Amino acid sequence: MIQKKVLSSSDESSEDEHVEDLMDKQKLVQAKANKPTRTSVSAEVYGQFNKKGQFQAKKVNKSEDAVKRIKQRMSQAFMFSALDEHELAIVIDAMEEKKFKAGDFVIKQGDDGDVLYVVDQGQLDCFKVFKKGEPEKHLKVYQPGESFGELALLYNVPRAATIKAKTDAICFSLDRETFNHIVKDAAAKKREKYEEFLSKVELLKDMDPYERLQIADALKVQKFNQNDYIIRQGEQGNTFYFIQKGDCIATKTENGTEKEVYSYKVGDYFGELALIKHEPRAANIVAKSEVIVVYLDSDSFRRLIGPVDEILKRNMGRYEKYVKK
Ligand code: 1OR
Repeated sequence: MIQKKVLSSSDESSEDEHVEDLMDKQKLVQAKANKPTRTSVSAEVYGQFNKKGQFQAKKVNKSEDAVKRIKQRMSQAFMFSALDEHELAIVIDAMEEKKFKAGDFVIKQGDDGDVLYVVDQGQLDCFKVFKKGEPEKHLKVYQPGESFGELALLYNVPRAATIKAKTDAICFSLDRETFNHIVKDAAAKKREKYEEFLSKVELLKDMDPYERLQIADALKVQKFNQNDYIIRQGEQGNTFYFIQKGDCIATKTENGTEKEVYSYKVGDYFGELALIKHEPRAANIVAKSEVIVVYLDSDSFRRLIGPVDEILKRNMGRYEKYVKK
């Protein structure tokens, strides 16, 4: 069943909306859904809320090979990173394989949306018309392991962009019902939780808010105690960190002596050098208080940090005197 958008005043205005507006709307929808009184709440929001208990998991028959491929792609698609094993199993059961020929439209901007897609094979182009009457802009190419079509489901708005198969492609689709019951809350909560923090991270501040949300989807969190080593010099590096809470220092051990060489505070990042240069960790990172970090693995780093790659490279100068040439 296709649900109608909840808060847009007209189709035209919603087509031109930016993701920031969508996010504001989503907060509104959530605030409304959490409100104890029913009177001021949109029936659609409540309808959805009340259905929670009656959810009948959908099972789509598919080959073992398809299940294997879905599992692999879901482990790459950030949207599902907050799910536990039981929830993942429900989502896998509900997914359906869809084949497209090069040139096929998978999603059209402005349409109602009732599924989300994960790319299994091939490439798909994403286009968006930002203002009515203006030509569409090419935004990106989707690759295997990426997902799209989540905005219409998360925020109950029409499709915000057009997706067209660039090559023959195979995608896995997930229906709105399963998405709403299993994925939406966790994904929306995670986005909301990290959205504000990430918008204050200096490195990401000029990034498109839509791209920052993908980072929020992909983040994992870890806690450290004072004096714990978060990174050890000389080890292989697979993660990139932001400090969410606390202070850290970088130290370097040379000729048996460990010296402090740099300090980090909330919002700072570290761990980028090993990932960019494919070299062992150039320094230790030590927690100076209780520290909470959020981190991206190397695959997510490469897929998501692209837009700020130049800034990262420029900032590498901060270590110049300590980094071997
Ligand atoms: P949807 O359900 O709206 C179209 O269907 C999908 O295109 C959308 O979910 C996203 O998954 C994907 N703006 C809107 N949609 C985008 C964007 C985008 N990029 C990918 N999609 N951008 C412009 C933001 C102002 C992204 C720019 C990098």
